[in-house]
Amino acid sequence: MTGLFITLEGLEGAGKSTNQNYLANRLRAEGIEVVLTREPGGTTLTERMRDVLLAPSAEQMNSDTELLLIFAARAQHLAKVIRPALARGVVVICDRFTDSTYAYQGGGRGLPLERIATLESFVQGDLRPDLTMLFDLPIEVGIARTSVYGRLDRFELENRAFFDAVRMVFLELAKAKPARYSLIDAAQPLTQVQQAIDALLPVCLERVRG
Ligand code: Z5A
Repeated sequence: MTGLFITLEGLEGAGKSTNQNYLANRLRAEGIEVVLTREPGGTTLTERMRDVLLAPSAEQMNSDTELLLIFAARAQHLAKVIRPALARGVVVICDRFTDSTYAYQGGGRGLPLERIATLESFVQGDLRPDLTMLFDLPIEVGIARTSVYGRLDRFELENRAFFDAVRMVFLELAKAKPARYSLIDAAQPLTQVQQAIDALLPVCLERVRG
């Protein structure tokens, strides 16, 4: 048995967490077992690595350190959560995965995409998401939604040019891989976003049930 690996991508405030729960509930209503997880994070150890990655620090983190830490956490997350769940034949819905690395470390930080691809192959082997939902929205809409949270993390402190580059890479990935990606207009009201997710349910169900 092999499960189904679904990833949710997009800028902050795009609704990934909200719609991760929505999608999980829709699948569970069909009798399908679902595991919800996130990156960076997903295990006790990798949640600690997440804290290091997100906490603002007086000592600036080198971009390669950031990249390696993300892939180190991913290796642990794959070994402890994602691969075992897929091997049991369940659906894994992950809030962010390696496409975020291409977008943030590649686009935002300007690291060479080939370096990311090398680490992707090393850490993941052939494993890639089966389906990716990209929740796309203008940067200012996402920031307005999350501004109520208070303290900003290390990424949220970045400037407009950083997030423009992140969004551009996400859109390029969606264009380059149309078979895997579904582009969702996340600036719409939530009910409409969730109608777009509902429209993708038959594909998910077909893939799970074979
Ligand atoms: N990162 C990286 O650099 N490289 C990597 O490889 C990985 C990650 C994996 C993790 O942040 C950071 O790690 C991320 C990139 C970096 N930093 N940034 N920026 P995260 O995933 O924890 O943070 P986030 O994406 O910023 O999460 P978020 O702000 O919680 O966004 P979200 O999950 O997409 O949104 P939400 O929590 O579901 O919704 C936000 C609010 O909007 C909430 O009040 C909702 O009720 C509301 N909402 C949602 N949808 C709608 C609609 N359609 N209309 C109105 N209001 C809505």
